[in-house]
Amino acid sequence: MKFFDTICAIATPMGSGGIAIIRISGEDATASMDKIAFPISGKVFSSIESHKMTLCVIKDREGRVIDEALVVSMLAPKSYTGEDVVEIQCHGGTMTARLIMDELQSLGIRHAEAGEFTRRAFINGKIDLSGAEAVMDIIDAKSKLGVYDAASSLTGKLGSKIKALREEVLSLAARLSATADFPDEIEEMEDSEFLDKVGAINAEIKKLIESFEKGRFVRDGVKASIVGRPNVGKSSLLNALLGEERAIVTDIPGTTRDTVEEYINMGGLAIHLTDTAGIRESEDAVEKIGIERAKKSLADADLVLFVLDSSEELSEEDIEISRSLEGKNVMAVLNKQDKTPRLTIEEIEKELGIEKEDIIPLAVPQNSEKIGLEALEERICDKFVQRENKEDEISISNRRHRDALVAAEKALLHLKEGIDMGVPYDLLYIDLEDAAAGLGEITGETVQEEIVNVVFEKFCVGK
Ligand SMILES: Nc1nc2c(ncn2[C@@H]2O[C@H](COP(=O)(O)OP(=O)(O)OP(=O)(O)O)[C@@H](O)[C@H]2O)c(=O)[nH]1
Ligand SMILES: [Mg+2]
Repeated sequence: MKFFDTICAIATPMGSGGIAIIRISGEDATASMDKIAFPISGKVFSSIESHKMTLCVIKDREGRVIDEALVVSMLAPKSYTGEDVVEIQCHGGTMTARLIMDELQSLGIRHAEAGEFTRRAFINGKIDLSGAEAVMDIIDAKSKLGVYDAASSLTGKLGSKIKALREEVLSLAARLSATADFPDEIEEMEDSEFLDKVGAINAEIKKLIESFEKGRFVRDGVKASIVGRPNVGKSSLLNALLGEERAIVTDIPGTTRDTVEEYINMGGLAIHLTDTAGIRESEDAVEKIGIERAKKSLADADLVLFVLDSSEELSEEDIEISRSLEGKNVMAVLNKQDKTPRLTIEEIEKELGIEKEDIIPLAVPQNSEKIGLEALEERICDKFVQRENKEDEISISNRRHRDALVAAEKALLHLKEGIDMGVPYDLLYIDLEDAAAGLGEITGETVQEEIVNVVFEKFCVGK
């Protein structure tokens, strides 16, 4: 088998649909088309201009017409894979595309493996490894924001950023080795200059690592728990956010016994919302179980919506619940603003130690006007989503990228320690190499074959 033999695959999902696309890549792509695709203009297919769609009759080995299809060639290097590519848009359904695939295979074109087209694009330098992964992330995206995130890596934004950082690391390394090799000619860097440079690179890396947390929420959604003492309006809040009467609301404290779970979409962010039983001392066996479940739901919540009744003063129960929320990502919801207020934002800030911007006044009475829902939603999105208007802000959402960045960060921190301890510069070289290797793993510049294999294993056939 040649390293780059010609491959083919059906790129569209199987099943009935308007069209199916077959993709062929490799040096025999156009020549083999001359045996099965006959332009209705009477020309020979391979003589037609690149990137020009042509209507062709498709015939099998025995000269039987099997379809009429639009066929386009995209000659190297201006194609997805960087090789000669042909795409056949035939009629959808399962049979036609399969018959055409049979013909191509009879001409010696091999069926592509999962991800093989994109792998070739990577090998031919059309896309870096992070871009290839973005292709898969975009296909798998479950939310609008997931698409935006992947699309920005697809266009190479992340790849260029990482390349630039890696170059800075390499140029520091080059400077170190030059100083070691020609001590008389090249001046040694001052510690402070060295530290500044390493610090600046590390700050950028750190920012990217932090963006992973946010990226994770965009991809996987946010688990939010609504908690508070009985009757403060937790179920009313769930219903208001959902826009339907999902949970039972009554003026009897202890209405909600079991947890009620729902998914909502907040500005493109998927929120897994759990309404819980009001937390209080209870002797009722069923309610007790409900309260246990409420506490359990807190344990793995990314966000806690702590609901308080602003028409009443802060109670001992509220303070106790607040204590159990320590270390959690908490927003205080001051509900029942339509009544006479007895609780202020300042008081909550002071008594419960919750930041002002995380305290949201709200009113969600049944059958009358709701107040504050938009502000609440806005703040939640703000907390979990990188602001879209920061054009130059790049975020990562791929765990492999995060791990590689953490490795690079570790190497640079080790380097900083070395400088502080007065380790000779030529011994610090290895840390810079490690940092560069970590960064190179993301774009694929210094990546091991096994990692590349793992990345492409997850792909679908035809991509
Ligand atoms: N005026 C007013 N009443 C509200 C508001 N929110 C909820 N209520 C009322 O408060 C009562 C309790 O509301 P729920 O949503 O059941 O409260 P809960 O926190 O789920 O209560 P438990 O399930 O018992 O823990 C109901 O009578 C609601 O109609 C509000 O913003 N303003
Ligand atoms: Mg309730």
